Amino acid sequence: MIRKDASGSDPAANAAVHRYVPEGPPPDSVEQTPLGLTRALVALGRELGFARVGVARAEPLEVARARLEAFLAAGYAGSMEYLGRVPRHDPRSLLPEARSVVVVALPHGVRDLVPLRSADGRLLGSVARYARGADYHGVLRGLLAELAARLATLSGRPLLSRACVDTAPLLERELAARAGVGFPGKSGMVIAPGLGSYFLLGELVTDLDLEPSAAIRVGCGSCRACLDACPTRAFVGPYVLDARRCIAYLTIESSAPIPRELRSAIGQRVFGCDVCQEVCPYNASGREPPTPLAPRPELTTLDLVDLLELGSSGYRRLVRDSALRRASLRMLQRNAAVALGNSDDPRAVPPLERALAENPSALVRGHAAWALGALRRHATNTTQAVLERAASTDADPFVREEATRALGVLAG
Ligand code: B12
Ligand code: SF4
Ligand code: SF4
Repeated sequence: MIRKDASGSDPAANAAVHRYVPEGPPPDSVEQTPLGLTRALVALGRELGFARVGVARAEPLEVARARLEAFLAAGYAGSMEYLGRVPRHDPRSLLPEARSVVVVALPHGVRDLVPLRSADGRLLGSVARYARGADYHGVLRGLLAELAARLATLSGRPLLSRACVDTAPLLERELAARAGVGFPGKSGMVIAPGLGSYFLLGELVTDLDLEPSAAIRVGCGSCRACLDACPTRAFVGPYVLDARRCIAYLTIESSAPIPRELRSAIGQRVFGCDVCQEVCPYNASGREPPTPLAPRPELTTLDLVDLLELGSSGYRRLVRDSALRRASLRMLQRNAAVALGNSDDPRAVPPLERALAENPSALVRGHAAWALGALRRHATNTTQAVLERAASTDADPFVREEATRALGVLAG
């Protein structure tokens, strides 16, 4: 049972800060020192299903701040301007009374490589592993609220805390490294030895004094497998990603046209990418840890033609309680058009012709035109006619340009 009441020193700015009240006296077994409380917290976190639990001091992260500023200054954030809008390096900007940050790792599904075709021959798109189950934001927030409520009872005093998952302005990976949850890999992923990197992070910023955990000393060594395997060459160097080239950014964050030169490297991926994790030796065990984010069959393999032709009610059904809702319907359709263009399968042509002629979104029509050019081996007279009509009469200059280019590919 969670007992909480909204509070915080600035209720308007800290709407998400909660005050948890103990449900009774603290258990005698818990020593009321930062170390004693931290030990009890870690045991509790494990009981709730977190694979790792660690503590960092709630202090400014100056080195990470400089890295974030360099990342933004280089333009690597692309359209994610929210990353520079408010400071992200100081947990105390989320809770002025903060003393400690509890960082947790919640594993998601690991296996399930998606085949290119289903057993009955349908063309399939792949969704990144973290998004194949329930929406991790809600699951993690619920577990963090439970953790905070029980921490209040363990400590025998009211607890101010703010739960963060992804969206709060906080450098979660840096905090995870400081809290000894894992070490920063050259891929940018936080890697926990014995677990790998297939997990999501969540934090409780709290006013409780806890014992900071030790950082993990091991690292990547001479390995650089992720840097070499990235399909779009998104790494500028070890630890530094140009997000504008990352398939996760292109398929989930960006609502703009996907740069032409990157489209074929996206392959069948319609939501995110796991390549830099698939090649990582720390993920080689293939062990499937217990998780409340277990993959659902309907999110693991998406029928690309169905996705391209999805209506708004189908979209609402698909993204309900799923991290997929981060991408709009037209973004998912754009991604499906690109994946169909990469399929080298004649069955992709008629749905793409329909999308070019009929889809209300210019973004989708433009990518369908590109995909028809990419499938030139399978183009028919109808393909040529649909492209010619789009090149001369489509209302949108982006679609006319893509159709003209595709006609050039067919001709040449
Ligand atoms: C914006 C964002 C993205 C962007 C940009 C990613 C990036 N690398 O910056 C895009 C859309 C591309 C993205 C992709 C993915 N993301 Co993302 N993303 C975020 C978000 C919201 C902010 C990240 C950020 O601030 N980036 C700015 C850069 C500068 O900082 P950073 O990468 O966080 O921090 C590291 C670097 O600074 C690095 N570093 C930089 N220079 C140097 C130099 C040295 C010497 C060292 C040691 C380290 C180092 O060290 C920091 C700590 O590791 C976080 C949630 C959050 N609030 O933090 C999730 C988050 C990082 N994403 C996550 C996930 C799961 C993914 C994907 C795997 C999803 C997918 N399967 O498609 C991919 C992975 C791509 C990759 N290789 O990074 C998880 C990562 C969990 C983990 N185990 O690490 C997070 C933490 C979300 C969560 N709550 O779990 N993401
Ligand atoms: S998620 Fe994919 S595209 Fe992005 S950095 Fe990793 S391998 Fe490259
Ligand atoms: S693939 Fe190698 S270099 Fe990349 S994160 Fe894993 S261990 Fe580090």
